[in-house]
Amino acid sequence: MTLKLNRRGLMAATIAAGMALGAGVGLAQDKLKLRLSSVNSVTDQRAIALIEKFGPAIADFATFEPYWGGTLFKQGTELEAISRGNIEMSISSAQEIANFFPEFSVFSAGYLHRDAAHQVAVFNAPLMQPFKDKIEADLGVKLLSIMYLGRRQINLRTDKEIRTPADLAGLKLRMPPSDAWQFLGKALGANPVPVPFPELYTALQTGSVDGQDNPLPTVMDAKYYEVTKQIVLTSHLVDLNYLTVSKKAWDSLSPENQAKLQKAADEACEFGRQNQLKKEAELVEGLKEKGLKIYEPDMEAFRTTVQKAYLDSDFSRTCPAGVVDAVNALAK
Ligand code: KDO
Repeated sequence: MTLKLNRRGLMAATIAAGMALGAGVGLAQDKLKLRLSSVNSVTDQRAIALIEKFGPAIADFATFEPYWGGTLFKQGTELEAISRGNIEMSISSAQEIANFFPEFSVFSAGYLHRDAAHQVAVFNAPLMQPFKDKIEADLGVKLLSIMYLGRRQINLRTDKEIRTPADLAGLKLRMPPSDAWQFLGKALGANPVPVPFPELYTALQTGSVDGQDNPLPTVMDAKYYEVTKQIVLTSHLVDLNYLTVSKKAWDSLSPENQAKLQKAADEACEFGRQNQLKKEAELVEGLKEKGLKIYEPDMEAFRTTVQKAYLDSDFSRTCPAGVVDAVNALAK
């Protein structure tokens, strides 16, 4: 049977084809673009997790467009860029959020989070909701999920023995630019020096700083072992990042796609968490093989000094009553 298309039939078929094409193009145009800016490298476990897991999981309704290495926005300016609508996502620190909301600095306090599981429990606990709501309302940023960065250790160019915070006196310790980071460097006993992450390798290489602090996977990924001599296992901060998305972008999605975005974020962050934990466990040996000396300090001396510094600080006075106790109660 041959299909005879009369004039009317041809018109109807053309319109139908055009609508389908238009809808197709429209869908392509309507796909939400999620530009993410972060200073970490493309080989960092958080980047790998987002590229391999998050992007593909949302591809039917959104285009994930990451910019690594701080190539789009400088470290610490990403949240403002989201609030201005210049990007839609970031991998932000509690310290950067504390720049806008001082009360958030409690989540950047040394020796507060015990481990990765504790970070997840705190992030999902009711105590977090007022903080999340305020950041969404005032900054237009939604804390989507939590990423495990790792236990921050002291990493020095010198081979001076470091047992207690007193041994760090006078050392120029690079810390990330935000105030809460600088405070942590001082609480550790050192002279904190603000250097953006992308400039850190050169700062170590030239000796403009005496050392830095980061988890072991970062020391390996950024090749700091090439320009430093020792690691002091202070574990002064079990560090985390928040994967964030602009509230405007979130609100533009259907409830179904919001649920898909949330699931994709949580699954990617869990994937990255497990890989980062695995790397962290094998890197004491791995970095010794790269020539670094790795020492255990007097942990109690560091813990009591850092916690006392926080409790005596203006930061702690901004912390809503009961939050520290509620966080501690969630530690297993
Ligand atoms: C850093 O600048 O030392 C830091 O570790 C701070 C973190 O909050 C985070 O910004 C991290 O850098 C980057 O993601 C690079 O790993």
